Amino acid sequence: MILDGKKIAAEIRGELRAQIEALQAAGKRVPKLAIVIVGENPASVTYVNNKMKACAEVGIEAVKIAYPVEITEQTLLSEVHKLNNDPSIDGFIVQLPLPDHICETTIMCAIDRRKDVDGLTPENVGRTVQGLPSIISATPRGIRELLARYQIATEGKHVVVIGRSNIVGKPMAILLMQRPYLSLPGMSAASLGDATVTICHSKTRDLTAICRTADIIIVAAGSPGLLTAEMVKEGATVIDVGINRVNGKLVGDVDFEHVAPKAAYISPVPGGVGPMTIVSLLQNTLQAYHEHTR
Ligand code: NAD
Ligand code: L34
Repeated sequence: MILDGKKIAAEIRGELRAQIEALQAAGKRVPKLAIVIVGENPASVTYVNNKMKACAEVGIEAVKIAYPVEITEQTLLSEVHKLNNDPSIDGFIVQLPLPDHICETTIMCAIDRRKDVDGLTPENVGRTVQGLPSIISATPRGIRELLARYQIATEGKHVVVIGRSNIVGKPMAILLMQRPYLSLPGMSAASLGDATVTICHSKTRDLTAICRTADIIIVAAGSPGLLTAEMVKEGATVIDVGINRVNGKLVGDVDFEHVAPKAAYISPVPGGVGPMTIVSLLQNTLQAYHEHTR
């Protein structure tokens, strides 16, 4: 079965829209998100435009703040401080990657955790690890929601996560191993968490043998065709996070054609995790708004 992220994301946008209309009907202001983008990396431009469009659809006010690629780290830092201190902004993100002369860690660390709707600050990551209320990074939150809406439980399952980035692999592994009672806002009915998690990366030996024992495989490596059919157990669930452009075509990290017949559930690229990432940003923005206005 195909895990239709595009469809689920549209359903969630409908739910968000109703919640935001209810705020308006009660005479309240709507949530406001700022998106900072540096330079004109074509993939980033597409993702940011998708985010702006999704905000418009649900009634979140969104502003795009675009800087040329030559912006200094100091100027970008002062923009972050300005957004931290602007009471009209509920949340903001700085789209990654940043140009080489700007330190991503420095920028991420400067964001106020209450406005960090990407969930990438050390404060939010640390709180997530300890099961405290936090903002969870958009892609893992979206994958968790996708699993939940298809009622794919993770309790006791062996989940293999391929990739150890701060934005996907690491927080994904944490959410999956967490005791579910510690789970945070936005969680759906199915029991998510309580998995046995193996994290693999570029130095992992015998990835094939490890993957073959997995009930669920989440691939976030940025390597087209990495996950082949021989690595997948019959009836496993496969989540493809990768986004690669090969000969002008958008593909994930999974050899979809050969893996799909073996998998019980599989997410496609495009139309799988990407739209879930975007809708999770909207959910995080509404969450930050509620924290901010209470
Ligand atoms: P990254 O690009 O920073 O790092 C890649 C990770 O994969 C590293 O941890 C590396 O150790 C691991 N890796 C690379 N090759 C490997 C191999 N052959 N075997 C095992 N591990 C390997 O990671 P990222 O930022 O999480 O991005 C990964 C991919 O996911 C990229 O294609 C990116 O575009 C995509 N992505 C998609 C979304 C989405 O919403 N769909 C969100 C974030 C990232
Ligand atoms: N700060 N930087 C920050 N936050 C993020 O959450 C991201 N990410 C990743 C890159 N940098 C970031 C995203 O937004 C990747 N990402 C992202 C967002 C949207 C989509 C893919 C990745 C997306 O919309 N994917 C569509 C296809 C888009 C296309 O046509 O290129 C899909 O169906 O998969």
